[in-house]
Amino acid sequence: MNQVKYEIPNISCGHCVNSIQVEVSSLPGVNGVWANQETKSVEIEFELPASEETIKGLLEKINYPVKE
Ligand SMILES: [Cu+2]
Repeated sequence: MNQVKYEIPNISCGHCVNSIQVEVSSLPGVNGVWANQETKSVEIEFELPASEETIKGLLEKINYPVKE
């Protein structure tokens, strides 16, 4: 099991938190998603076939790019 935490500056309200949790949870291999409005960040637990690449790609596609 892998755990990552990303900063996502675009998180601005509860809808953002919900969207991120729903969308990222739908990726095969993702086991947990915790987005936080106050810290503008998301913690994700995942295993194969998910990867940081597929997760970051999805976040970018739904308009919540990860701050590098
Ligand atoms: Cu929002």
